[in-house]
Amino acid sequence: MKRRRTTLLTLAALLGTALTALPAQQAGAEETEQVRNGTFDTSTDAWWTSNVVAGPEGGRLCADVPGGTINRWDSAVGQDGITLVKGETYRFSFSASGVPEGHAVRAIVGQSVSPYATWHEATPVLGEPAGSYSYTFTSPVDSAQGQVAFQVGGSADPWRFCLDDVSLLGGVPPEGYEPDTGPRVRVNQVAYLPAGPKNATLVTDATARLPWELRSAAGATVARGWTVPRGVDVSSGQNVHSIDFGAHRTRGTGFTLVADGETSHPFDIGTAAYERLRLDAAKYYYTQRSGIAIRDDLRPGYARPAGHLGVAPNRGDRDVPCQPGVCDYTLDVTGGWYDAGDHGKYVVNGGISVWELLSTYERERLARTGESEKLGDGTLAIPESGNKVPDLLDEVRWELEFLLKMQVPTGQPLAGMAHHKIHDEQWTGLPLLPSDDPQKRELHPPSTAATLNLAATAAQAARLYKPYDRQFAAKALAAARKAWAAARAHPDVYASESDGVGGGTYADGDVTDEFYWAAAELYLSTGDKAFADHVLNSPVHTADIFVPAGYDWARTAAAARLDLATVPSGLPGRDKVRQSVVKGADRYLATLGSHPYGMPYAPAGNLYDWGSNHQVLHNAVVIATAYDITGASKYRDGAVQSMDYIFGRNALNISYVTGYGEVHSHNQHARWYAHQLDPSQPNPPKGTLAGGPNSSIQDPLAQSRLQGCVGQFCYIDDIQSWSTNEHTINWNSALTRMASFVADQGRRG
Ligand code: 9MR
Repeated sequence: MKRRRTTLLTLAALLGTALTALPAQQAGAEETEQVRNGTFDTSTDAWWTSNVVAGPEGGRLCADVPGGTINRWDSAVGQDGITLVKGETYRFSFSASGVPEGHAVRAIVGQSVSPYATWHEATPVLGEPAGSYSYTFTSPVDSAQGQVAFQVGGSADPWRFCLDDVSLLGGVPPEGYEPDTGPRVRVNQVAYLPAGPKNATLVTDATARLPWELRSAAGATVARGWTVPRGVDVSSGQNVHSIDFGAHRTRGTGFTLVADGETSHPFDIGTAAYERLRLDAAKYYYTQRSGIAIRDDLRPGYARPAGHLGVAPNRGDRDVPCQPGVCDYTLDVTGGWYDAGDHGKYVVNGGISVWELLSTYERERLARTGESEKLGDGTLAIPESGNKVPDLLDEVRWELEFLLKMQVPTGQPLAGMAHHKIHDEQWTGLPLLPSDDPQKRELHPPSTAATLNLAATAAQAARLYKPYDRQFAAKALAAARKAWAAARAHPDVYASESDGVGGGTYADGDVTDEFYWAAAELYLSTGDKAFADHVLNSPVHTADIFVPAGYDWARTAAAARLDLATVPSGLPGRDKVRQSVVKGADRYLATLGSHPYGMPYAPAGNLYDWGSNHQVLHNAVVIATAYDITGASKYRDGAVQSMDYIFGRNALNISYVTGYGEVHSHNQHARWYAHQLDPSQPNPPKGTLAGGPNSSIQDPLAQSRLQGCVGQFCYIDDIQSWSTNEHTINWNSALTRMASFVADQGRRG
């Protein structure tokens, strides 16, 4: 630990910038107590109670908590009228006990009025005697309507909670945070393909080349060579060397790479991990399903009741009204996948996720190295396995059926458009099983973007499901055409940037790319000239779309371009389309070649995007597609090499995929894989991708730990860090796409 600190400080001096947190306060800022009567010496004055019987007892506040409540906030004690200053750091501390032991308290600093935002939370598990707890966080807001609250509901049985020495001290210095980054030799902790590229990165102060050794599990040196000094890497602020041991092709497990006196985490040379990941990444979706009970025989440890079918306390998605004033009908929008760690269901983000999974399948059918049977019937252990339909198509249909239900019915205003999203009226806390969500669910206004997401994916579905279910294919195509017509009639209905209470906004003010995408999918499935004309006349068709940040739910032109380049059609100028993908891939390959961590992602200003891990993977998808188009090995190798970053060849020395690698993300922000908050819940299933470094660190936990972070360091594997460490359906689709491609390449050698 000491050694690593020295390295960071030396480098900070070298760069003339600080790499770690800079105190937001000036030295000597006054520390001020915000809580009144936090010691309960003679009374519990200034504190409110809700659904508990509480009073002073021996200089503490003690409360009898009733059993039989569902949510943490169903019983609570707290204090309102707390003032918080944006950017100021606070130390929140208290002592608390619980009898019988094992009950948790959700201690929060948040908003005392609707929408009850939470700015800091912690959920320690209590016992007797009392434990002392202390946290620092940086306030993301200015507010005179703050509160400190201790939520003690959610227990089947009654228990007794006692509280003392509550303090919220303002003006304290931010907590220092130094991630444990382990050995300075950074490798793909999972596996390198036997015939694939093998690269690593060494973090070191040395400026001259150093010797390296590749060792077998038994400790024998099986290859050696010299590092290549690469100078200071802007994405991490570290001085680094790169190591290329691609000449070694022998399979095995437990290899290590040794350089500069450090031994890397162990790794395999083989293909098995990618065959596993191909399935695990896709299996993620079953446990995200809404409206169906998750079976323990299919996902041991992950069984849970069906969510949002109207069984109390759920209000259910069977009969969902609009937000007040938006519409006067209700829709049955059961089913689909929950978007992420929340219980929202969003057409826009569902669209890109569906596209990417379907395109994974379509690529397996069309590409030279594709093996579609690897995602065929019986591969994903889902309820539909055995129905003679490829499992990946069955899984995606769960979401497609939901997307179709979000279409405004005939006879209503805006018929044919799709509602942008459906989610809770207010944000819910963590943990919370889908079946325990008591909130009112609401449909949000239709948007052109959602309508075009529906048109694009329903059109794509029409061609892929046709061999298995002609009726469904026809229904999807009809919905796609209807959506297209509705979007053309209402081309500028945008979701509001401010409609972000209870769910994310997924607002997108530019839908020219969505029009292009929908037209492309409709054309590829129907061959209709009208759609070809729209594609050819769209300014997006010839625009330079393969930008450093990559494509995502808001920038969907690449979905169209990649499909136009690979799905057979008679589109005039198709060769040019294929060339444009190869050109984009060349650019990403150049980024990868000059990047000391060997990744195809170097965002402008070194500002890592929300979900940067999937941007890395998306740029890799473009490179992989160039391989499918050209067969040139440099593209295959570049795409394969991109996995190294995801699997641990990075500044934090962490694999971002749960269950893969020696040290891996496993505390992703999640309401029903909330093991970090409730030990009786699991961590996310193996094969779950974490969002990854996000320079904007929007959540309070990241703000208090990562202030001033550089690129790759803007990540923390903590359940509260929703801006750097969530899991989502659109990020796991990128992982599924790349895992499947890399697994296909394993057959060589
Ligand atoms: O991934 C989304 C990111 O691109 C947006 O900037 C952000 C704010 O709208 O929302 C992210 O998506 C979240 C969504 O809004 C709600 N479910 C969880 C998603 C991942 O954090």
